[in-house]
Amino acid sequence: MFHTFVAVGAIVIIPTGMSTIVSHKSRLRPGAKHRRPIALFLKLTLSSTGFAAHLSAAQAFELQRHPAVLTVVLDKVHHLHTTRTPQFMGLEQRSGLWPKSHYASNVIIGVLDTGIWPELPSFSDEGYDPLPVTWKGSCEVGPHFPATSSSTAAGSVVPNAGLFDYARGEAMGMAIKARIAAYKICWTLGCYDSDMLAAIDQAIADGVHNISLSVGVKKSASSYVNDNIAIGDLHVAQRGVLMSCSAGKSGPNPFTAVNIAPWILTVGASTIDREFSADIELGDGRKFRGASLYAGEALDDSVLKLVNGADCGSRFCIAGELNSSKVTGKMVICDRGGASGRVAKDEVVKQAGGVAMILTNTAESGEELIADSHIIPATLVGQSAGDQIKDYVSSVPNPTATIKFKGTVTGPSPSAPRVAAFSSRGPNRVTPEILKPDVIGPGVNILAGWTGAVGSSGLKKIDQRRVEFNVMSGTSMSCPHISGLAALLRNTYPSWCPAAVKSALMTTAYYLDNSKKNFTDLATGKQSSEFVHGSGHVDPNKALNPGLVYDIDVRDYIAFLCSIRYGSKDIAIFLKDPATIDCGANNLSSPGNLNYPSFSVVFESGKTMVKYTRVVKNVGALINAVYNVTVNKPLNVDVSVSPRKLNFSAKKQKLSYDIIFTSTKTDQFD
Ligand SMILES: *[C@@H]1O[C@H](CO)[C@@H](O)[C@H](O)[C@H]1NC(C)=O
Ligand SMILES: *[C@@H]1O[C@H](CO)[C@@H](O)[C@H](O)[C@H]1NC(C)=O
Ligand SMILES: *[C@@H]1O[C@H](CO)[C@@H](O)[C@H](O)[C@H]1NC(C)=O
Ligand SMILES: *[C@@H]1O[C@H](CO)[C@@H](O)[C@H](O)[C@H]1NC(C)=O
Ligand SMILES: *[C@@H]1O[C@H](CO)[C@@H](O)[C@H](O)[C@H]1NC(C)=O
Ligand SMILES: CC(=O)N[C@H]1CO[C@H](CO)[C@@H](O)[C@@H]1O
Repeated sequence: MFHTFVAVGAIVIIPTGMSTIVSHKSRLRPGAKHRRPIALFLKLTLSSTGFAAHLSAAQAFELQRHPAVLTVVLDKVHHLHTTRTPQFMGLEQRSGLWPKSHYASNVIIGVLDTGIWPELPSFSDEGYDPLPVTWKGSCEVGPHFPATSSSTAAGSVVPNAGLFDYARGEAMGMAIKARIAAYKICWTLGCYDSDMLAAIDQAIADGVHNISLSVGVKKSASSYVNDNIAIGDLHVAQRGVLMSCSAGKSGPNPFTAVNIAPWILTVGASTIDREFSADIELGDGRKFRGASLYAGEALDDSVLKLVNGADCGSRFCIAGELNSSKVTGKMVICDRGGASGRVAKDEVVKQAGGVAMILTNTAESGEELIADSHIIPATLVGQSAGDQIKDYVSSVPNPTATIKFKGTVTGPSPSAPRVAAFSSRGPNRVTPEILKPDVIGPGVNILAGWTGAVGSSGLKKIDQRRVEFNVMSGTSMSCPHISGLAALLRNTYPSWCPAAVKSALMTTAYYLDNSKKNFTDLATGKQSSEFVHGSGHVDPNKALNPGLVYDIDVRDYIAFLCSIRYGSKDIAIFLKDPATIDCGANNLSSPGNLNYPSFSVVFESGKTMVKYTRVVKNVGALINAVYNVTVNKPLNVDVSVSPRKLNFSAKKQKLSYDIIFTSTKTDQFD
């Protein structure tokens, strides 16, 4: 069996006799048979010094043992995990981040995804200045390129954009004058590490300034050394580019967040103050809130007989399992999940003779409402509404229902933002001392550019509709928003390093919703926590003036890797210039002592006190600025900060403070 491996090394020497193909920009698919017994000397000078090769396990093992090779990692496959959002985030043309950053007109955002759809009106270059001189890239056309699109990070204003009649308004990206350089890293089989690393290399060589990566592994690697995204991203950071990555959509269980290395900005997904309402009315007059983007013929006032898929052979409405003599002409209740897609169930119900569907959340997704472009009249309701509707069906002789499609509804109710149930959560699996995710951003029901190659439901065969915009959910939607904001910030403050941009986005994030309450976690309907929303929801205009930033440079990251006992060979994998590793001289007393803009504290057994030191830099407009400390004490922990006051007297001055966390829990089992 041959697999593709990614090898990283300063100079990689492949011994003669090994059947190997080395490809840097174009990787080989598994199954390709190339045998070229050669000796190869390779030095790549871009973001990572490495290559992808097609090797047997024995060859990979042999290569790993070679002294010039730092590591050989299996090429992992990853899976793919806007109109109102600028207003919701407070971006406007008169003041704030947009005009201050000149709409990021010289920024080039690299989007590593399934590719983009350049014919979209969002990507028209009308009204742009000539390309920045820093751009060195060119266009490449691949097989069936482009496959799908993403216009959330950048994208110019398109008047009256929308999907069918939903979400009409001016559609714009976060950094509207920024340019997108698209690198296709995802193919039919998924997204390969080797393609991603090659794309990062190429993006840097092309002069791309800000990179958005919306692909995530399903499960986090157990160590940063085995995590090609973490490796690639630290290379990117060493070239001044901030990588923002999605936390993943494997929530709501703890420890599910991916892309959790401290140099990555890890983004979770939340709702905005817009819903696509499609409410259920039962025969007994009760009403339940639902969400749908169905755009076909409405049900009007026609009341349909209602059955539960669970009583008709298939709770999840799986193909071939619904008994058509029980569902024909009826509205069918189907549970979300069961390894079948939300819109795929439309087709199953339709094939079995059903005419409409109520999709019901289970505990896994709780009260989170995702609007899909359904192909039959259908709506999604939360778990609690679903339970009540099922009770109704089993308790009356002739249950009936209808769906009222209300279109786009914006406003204060329900409160926003709320954290999506699917958004992956901390604590951090690799280093629990680093709080993850870092921030949340709009990721539910976002209007974004969409491919003309498949219909808006994403289902190739059955959906013949073709649209230019689509409404999508997932952290791959929230991530480009944040990348766009990072681009705007960098355009405003070109001297800020990636960690400063990240710090500004984190320390100015807000943590109360638009009804002034703590965020709701849609998985539970209860209050969310820092392991769910990190520092909070990004606030672009506030990020413009953070006052203080927590700076981190590559030396600090090396010290961090030393503190988690990585050897110099392991650490070299992450570095542009591997000659600088001295863990004896450059180490942290704990990984939590990295100068991170947030805290996550681990009380190891027997210890009740943890002390960290942080250094903050004055980037505010005031030279003489005095900062006082305020502590919102968490449960069971005392927090003391010293000094209680930081008195700055110069621009870019750095001052430090100590912070001590003391566990006040008396019984460790309570
Ligand atoms: C389908 O339902 C009918 C009653 O409506 C029943 O007679 C038949 O046995 C069911 N078929 C299966 C395969 O369960
Ligand atoms: C928000 O939650 C914190 C605890 O996490 C609590 O102290 C605070 O009172 C809450 N605020 C509101 C407005 O409910
Ligand atoms: C660095 O510090 C950590 C403790 O934080 C320790 O475990 C490790 O051995 C140190 N490394 C070196 C090379 O001193
Ligand atoms: C900060 O503390 C000083 C006293 O040390 C006080 O004079 C000042 O008003 C405080 N500032 C704020 C914003 O609370
Ligand atoms: C800050 O420092 C300056 C000069 O060192 C001093 O004059 C001023 O009183 C200090 N402010 C506070 C609030 O301590
Ligand atoms: C990390 C980062 O933000 N990188 C770049 C984003 O774009 C601006 C464009 O001016 C660059 O200056 C930054 O280096």
